[in-house]
Amino acid sequence: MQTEYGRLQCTLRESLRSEAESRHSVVVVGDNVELEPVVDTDSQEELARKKTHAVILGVDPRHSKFSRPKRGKEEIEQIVAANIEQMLIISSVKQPQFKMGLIDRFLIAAHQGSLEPIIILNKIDLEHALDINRLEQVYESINVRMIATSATERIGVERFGEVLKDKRSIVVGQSGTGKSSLLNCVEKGLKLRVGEISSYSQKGTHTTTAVEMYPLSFGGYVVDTPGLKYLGLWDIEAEDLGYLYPEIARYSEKCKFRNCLHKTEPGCAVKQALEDREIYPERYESYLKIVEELQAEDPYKK
Ligand SMILES: Nc1nc2c(ncn2[C@@H]2O[C@H](COP(=O)(O)OP(=O)(O)O)[C@@H](O)[C@H]2O)c(=O)[nH]1
Ligand SMILES: [Mg+2]
Ligand SMILES: [Zn+2]
Repeated sequence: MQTEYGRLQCTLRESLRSEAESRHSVVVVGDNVELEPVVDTDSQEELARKKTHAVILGVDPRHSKFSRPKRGKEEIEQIVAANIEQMLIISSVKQPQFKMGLIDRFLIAAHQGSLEPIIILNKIDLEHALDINRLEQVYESINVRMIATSATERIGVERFGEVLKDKRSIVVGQSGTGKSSLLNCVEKGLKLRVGEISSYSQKGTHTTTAVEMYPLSFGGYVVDTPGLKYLGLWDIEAEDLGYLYPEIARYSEKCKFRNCLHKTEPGCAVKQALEDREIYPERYESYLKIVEELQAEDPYKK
């Protein structure tokens, strides 16, 4: 663990250790912790250890977090990082293919975890068929900033750096979109490995799985993450999803049924707004897909 005393190897105190066995994410990247040096003898060996080891006594309450469900025997919350201010959602115009649904999932997770989302559309140097202006309009309509970049041609890289300055950020997105490349562009000293295929949940991981926080020389901290092909949503019911889409939430109050899912119900104000072109169809499509998935997951709603 990186601390004000340098890099220390930490162990959890007894009570936290038992908690860690039953619960995931007892200590995560970005947590503020209380440390105590390891010394219970005055042998030379222990004194030498004092400089490199510490015990984590407690973890401060978290202001924000990025969570996802970790599937196992039962689903538990995996907190990827805590106390982060903003989530930079890195996508690419192609290689890998642009996936709006995945971006929308990250937006939901950011909203839920109290992080400000910012969308980065990278690799604009490649020939592609995306309508960038339209995407900008879609996200502007829900007050989310979007920055188009090219790490290789150094387009928009300055703006990317400005967004990071003096903030605590996490970069997320599919593997291969250019997360590490963009960070290397703004912070020469980082030298993150580029072009590695890695993933944090899949079996047979053969490369880095660690999520690490780096200090930035121009101010701020950034957490680089390995790619995520898919983002499961933690602790969201189908009925609540509409509240996490600002444009849907705006109309849902006027729906005839209070528990309207805006699918095929009569008197749905959201469907009406869609027809009136007040809601972008691509956003509604991604909403529908996620609602259906949430319903399929819920055994009582089948
Ligand atoms: N053409 C193009 N390639 C890029 C750009 N940014 C990154 N790449 C390439 O995309 C691949 C994946 O980049 P990497 O930074 O490792 O992606 P990460 O998995 O999101 O960290 C590498 O081969 C990079 O050289 C870009 O803006 N344009
Ligand atoms: Mg990377
Ligand atoms: Zn409705």
